[in-house]
Amino acid sequence: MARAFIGFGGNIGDTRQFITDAIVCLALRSELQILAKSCFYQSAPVEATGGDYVNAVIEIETQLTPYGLLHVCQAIEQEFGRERPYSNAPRTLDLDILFFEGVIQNETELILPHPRIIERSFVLLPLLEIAPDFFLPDLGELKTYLPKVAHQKIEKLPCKNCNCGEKDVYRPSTH
Ligand code: PH2
Ligand code: MG
Ligand code: MG
Repeated sequence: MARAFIGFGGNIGDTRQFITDAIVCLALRSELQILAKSCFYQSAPVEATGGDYVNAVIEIETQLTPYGLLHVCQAIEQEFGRERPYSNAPRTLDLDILFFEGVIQNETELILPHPRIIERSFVLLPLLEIAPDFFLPDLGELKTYLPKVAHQKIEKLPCKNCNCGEKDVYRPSTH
């Protein structure tokens, strides 16, 4: 079993609902378990166009390989109508594997850890919410990179009966 983190983002349609539904899709799969889910964050597009994004991060445990997990994520993006007319185009739903325990690779289809984790507040904030002491071997503690992204506009969205950050089973009704 490997621990992994997945980032979600989108800025077309009801992204908050899409992310919630996508997490339910993941939770129904027997090859992975959801360990934690961050709150939702509204963020200005970074190196991208269109309206504000909604972002979130989850932590999972899985028997899948990195490519197995990638294909699951890509299938979910397709289900939610993801189109790729050009790089960083507005989208209904993007799933990015941010980190996969024990794997460092630089392959065209999948770079791990994700190469832009420390450059983006929309990844750092939700990730650090559920894993405050998270560090990467070459980069050290991720929280030390927060000041560098402090200029990127981001806001935590309020949630109902919030159990964000709890290391617990996923409860679909709470967001
Ligand atoms: N994703 C991108 C590019 N820029 N900006 C925000 N705020 N949120 C995203 O999810 C995002 C982005 C490429 O995947
Ligand atoms: Mg992305
Ligand atoms: Mg992506």
